[in-house]
Amino acid sequence: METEKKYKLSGQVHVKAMELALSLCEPGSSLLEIAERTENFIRKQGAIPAFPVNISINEVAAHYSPIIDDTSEIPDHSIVKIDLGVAVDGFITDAARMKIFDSKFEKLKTSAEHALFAALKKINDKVNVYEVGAVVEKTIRKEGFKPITNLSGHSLGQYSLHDGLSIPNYGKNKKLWKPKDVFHKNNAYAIEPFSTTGKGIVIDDDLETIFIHYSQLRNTPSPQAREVFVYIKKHFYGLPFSPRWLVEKFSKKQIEQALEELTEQHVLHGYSVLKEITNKPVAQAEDTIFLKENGKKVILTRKKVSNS
Ligand SMILES: [Co+2]
Repeated sequence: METEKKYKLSGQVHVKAMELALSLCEPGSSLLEIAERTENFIRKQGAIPAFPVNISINEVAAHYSPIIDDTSEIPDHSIVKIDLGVAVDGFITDAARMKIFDSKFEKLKTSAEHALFAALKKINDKVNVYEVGAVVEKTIRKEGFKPITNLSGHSLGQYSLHDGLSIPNYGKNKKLWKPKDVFHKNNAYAIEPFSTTGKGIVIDDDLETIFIHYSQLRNTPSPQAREVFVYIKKHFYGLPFSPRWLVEKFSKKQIEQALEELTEQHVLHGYSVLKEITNKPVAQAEDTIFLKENGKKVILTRKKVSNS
């Protein structure tokens, strides 16, 4: 199967998985249940989760995925971002949607959505990433909010979630553009504007809920950590994973000790939960777009696969 077909298949699974996740997301529902049911649904479709389902609430912008035995629930009056990824033979689609449980978030929500639509419209194989970033920034500011400047969209590759090109959520003087920062045909890109009522910067929280296999073993790990490492290497294809995905095979204690040891040795990398610096609410909208050989684009993660 050619690349484009695999991407489209990945997108179709994504659309259905997102529908399921959103239908499960209501105040009082368990984050763990939303994540696990959605991830299992993706697996049942013959695909794999490209990363653990992210459920980021209010001032949390990204990278919160339920932990082992997570007891947290969707709070009342919240804004919730569900960000999920699907991989078919390594071809990844990545998209996020929001649910708001208070009308006070309506304008914030739509500002991120409007910025996403404007960015998708702007993309072609001639524009610089900062031209797209400028459109994102302008749209969000015009609606009275701030873009989060230290989060960005990204190119996608086979089994590669961040494949080298970043698509910023702000513009930059043309003189500072680099000629290499452009979009390419036959490539997929995740575009993800974030907007906030806060300062527009995210910082690392202490908590890490998502990990990735980062480099080969250097020092000799303990036999228990090695066992976990071998499993990770074999099953997660170098994509981000959740410690939850190890509980079938290992005890919670062994998982926690292995993660600690292997992150210490920089064999694994843990992603920090990202919070808005002033603890203000954050909105996010994201789609994956494919630039075809003929220059046309396909939004892979929308129900009606639109060609333009
Ligand atoms: Co995403």
